[in-house]
Amino acid sequence: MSEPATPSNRLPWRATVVTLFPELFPGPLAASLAGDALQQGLWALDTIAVRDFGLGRHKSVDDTPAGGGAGMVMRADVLGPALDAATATNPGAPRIYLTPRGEPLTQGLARELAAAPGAVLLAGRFEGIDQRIIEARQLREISIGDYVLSGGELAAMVLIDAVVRLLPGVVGAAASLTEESFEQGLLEYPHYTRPRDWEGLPIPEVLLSGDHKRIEAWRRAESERLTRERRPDLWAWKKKHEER
Ligand code: 9D3
Repeated sequence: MSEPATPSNRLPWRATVVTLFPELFPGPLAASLAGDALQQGLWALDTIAVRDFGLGRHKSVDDTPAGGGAGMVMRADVLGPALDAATATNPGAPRIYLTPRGEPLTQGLARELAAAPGAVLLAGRFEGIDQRIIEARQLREISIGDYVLSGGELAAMVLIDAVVRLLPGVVGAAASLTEESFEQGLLEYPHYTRPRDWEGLPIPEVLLSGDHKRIEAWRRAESERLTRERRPDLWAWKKKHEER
């Protein structure tokens, strides 16, 4: 038996995914932290199947690109009604198109989306979607990084996972406090647990010293070293913002 300590009166944060592959959802979002929160009603998920809005005997959703070129483009006259159905299910939610040319998803953007009532997420397939739908339905374009996926569904799941863990009651208070410290632009320090020796590899002596000041200083130094080595971009950003 588990009930929320403070039951919320508000509607849950709602993700409505517009996709040709609704069977991919909830997928990994049904497991672990996000899955438990979904079952607790802390957020809600629904899908709109683009195929249901397909045109003609073949339920066509795509066509050849105007001006020529490779691949196919998703039709505005299919996506328009599909997005309008999603908006009817999820009124007031920002409409997002997952695309490799979008604004990068960051922790800051995830926080912004967590503060909204939810999100309508359009996952594309093929080469892309008709530009007119982006303008007519005011789609915000978001990318999850500089690599090429086969479609927007996995990107939608990544975005949802990043947002859901920020919703009130999803992650414990203690975990969210340590997480905040890592939003200060440093990579995480190395972790160890028992056994003390594993395959001849010891745990760093300082972590067994019980000296909390020394432990904190060691972790800080390791975080800074890793950030400098692996993320010179983050390190430079951090130094610049410390100048002020
Ligand atoms: C040849 C131009 N390609 C763009 C790099 C076309 C193209 C490739 C792959 C268009 C769409 C896709 C499918 N990707 C996504 O839908 C996608 C995505 C991605 O591939 N990388 C990072 N973030 C995202 S969000 C959606």
